[in-house]
Order: sequence, then structure tokens, then C-alpha cells
Amino acid sequence: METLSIYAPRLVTKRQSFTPGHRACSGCGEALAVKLVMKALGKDVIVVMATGCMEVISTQLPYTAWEVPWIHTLFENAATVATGIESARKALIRKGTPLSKAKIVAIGGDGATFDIGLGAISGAFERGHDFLYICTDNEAYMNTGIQRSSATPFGASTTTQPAGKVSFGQGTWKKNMPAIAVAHDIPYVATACPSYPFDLMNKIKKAVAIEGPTYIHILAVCPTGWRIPADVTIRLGRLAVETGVFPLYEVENGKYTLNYEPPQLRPVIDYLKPQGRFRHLTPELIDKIQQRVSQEYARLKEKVTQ
Ligand SMILES: Cc1ncc(C[n+]2csc(CCOP(=O)(O)OP(=O)(O)O)c2C)c(N)n1
Ligand SMILES: [Mg+2]
Repeated sequence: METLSIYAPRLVTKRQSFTPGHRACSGCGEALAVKLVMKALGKDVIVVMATGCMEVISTQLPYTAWEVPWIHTLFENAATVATGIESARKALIRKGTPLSKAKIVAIGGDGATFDIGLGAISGAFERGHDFLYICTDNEAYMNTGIQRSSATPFGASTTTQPAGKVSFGQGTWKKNMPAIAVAHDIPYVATACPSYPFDLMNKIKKAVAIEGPTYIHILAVCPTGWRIPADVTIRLGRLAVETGVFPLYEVENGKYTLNYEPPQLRPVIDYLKPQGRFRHLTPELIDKIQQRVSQEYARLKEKVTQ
């Protein structure tokens, strides 16, 4: 095990087309996710990015962190722009124009994916375009100041639903975005987290090798919005998986596989306690979250055994 931890970094390419020197906060799990995604994708790729933290920190004129063709889109239409590129290329190739077969990848935050861009994503999946959509989910609208989204977990304090005398924070359960992607009957859906870098990179490579629409949902720990120290990002991502809050799984042509199954799930309090956004939660609310997580995990496992 020790030998593996010494040599593991050598198994990852040093070449990266999302370069250092960008302006992400220290400990940003979303920037780490994008870095791993780009290491897995290499250079032969066109990236379409919805506005959000990742765009803002990587493209402050006159600088850019991108060494591949990269296109800014509005908050709501990354999937549409990606599918437009794919269709235009198809048309040009039909006319005999020699064009590269670079992979087309759209990246959006949870606000761009769960909320404002959902219709565009649904249309792109339904029309069957050949592209990968990646959601980097930090569970709120972080770029504009930690406002709640439909990805914000129950009980989390945000600037639009702050915990206090009259509210315990977010009062709704997180929308199940991977399940919505699966419902489109697309060939590949997966969840990933940068705390499991090889799993994440393998899933990216697998997704772009598949023809048709594919979706990867990445949990991106956000020290600023989750109110945690910058050096616990990786550990917190692991706790999300080990408690069952964010299971790592794949759905290939409707078939579910659980990629990491701890012999026993840790209690969710291990994940909630280090985070300032959950600091106010009462034992009753923590129990309620535990029940929900156990229930959802059991539902997922039922699908895996099918
Ligand atoms: C139509 C529209 N509404 C609002 C905004 C302002 N806006 C830009 S980025 C953003 C939040 C992005 O949140 P998310 O997609 O979760 O990405 P994150 O910043 O968290 O990475 C908002 C509200 C916008 N650009 N366009
Ligand atoms: Mg977000």
C-alpha cells in the first residue's frame, strides 16, 4: 500500500491543458476536478464552459489557463453550444471539409446543470448528440456568493437560506441529477470525485470513447462555500463517499455498478460535522439526514443487484 502511495503520482501525466496560475481559492475541489478531467482528455478536445467559478477563475483577460479550444457560453446553454459544434462539424464533414474528430465536452456547475441549463441538457441528450456533459457540483451558486441551488443539500446554510432563528437553512432535498440523466436512456452516466482521482480519470476516458451523449457528475468540495479549512478538501470528498452521501457509481446502458463499496457506511455526522454550513444542525435534523442517506443508498444498491 505504501509503495503504491509513493508511485501513484507517477501514473498520472504531468501534461495538462488546464494550466496552473489560475485564480481559484486554495483547496478548490472544482479546479482540481477540472485539472483531472483535462489530464484524462488530453489535447484533442473542444471545451464548452458555462459561466461559473471555473470560467471566472481561468479566463481573466489577458490571461487564460486553457491550452485547448475553449468556448465561453451563457449560464444556461453549454449543452446547446456543444451540440451546435457537433452538428456543424458533421455538416462540414459531409460536404468534404477535412475536420478533426476532437472530443466535444461541455462543463457546467450545479447551477448551470440542475437549474438554468436543465432544459438545454435534456434536449441535447434526447437528440442523441455525441458529446460529454460534465457537472462540477459544489452544491451552490458559488461564483456569485454562495446562493442555494437545487443541488444544495438539506440543512445547509447559504446566503439566500441562512440558518438562524427562523430557518435551519436549505429546506429541500438535493435533486437527483444523475437519475435525471439516466432517465434519458443515454449510454453512460457516472458519478465521480477528485478524492478518487484514478476512478475519475478512467470514467472520463470511458465516457468520451462512447458514441452518443454521456454524463459525468463530479462532487467538487468548496472550502469557501462549505466553510471548511482549505486543506481538508480531499478528506471531505472521501467522507462524502464513505458515509454514502455521494456514492461512486456508473450506469452503462441502464446497468448500475457501484465502484466503491465500503464494508460499512460511516455515520453521516462524520461528514457533516467538519463543515461550517451544517454547524447549526440539531441532533433531530442530523437523524433526518441519516435516514434519508441510508434510504437512498439502499435504493441505489437495489438497482445494482438487478
Ligand atoms: C441568466 C443569468 N442569470 C444569472 C447569472 C449570474 N451568474 C453567473 S455564474 C452564476 C452562478 C454559477 O453557479 P454554478 O453553476 O453552480 O457554478 P459555480 O460558480 O458554483 O462553480 C450566476 C448566478 C448569469 N450569468 N446569467
Ligand atoms: Mg456551483
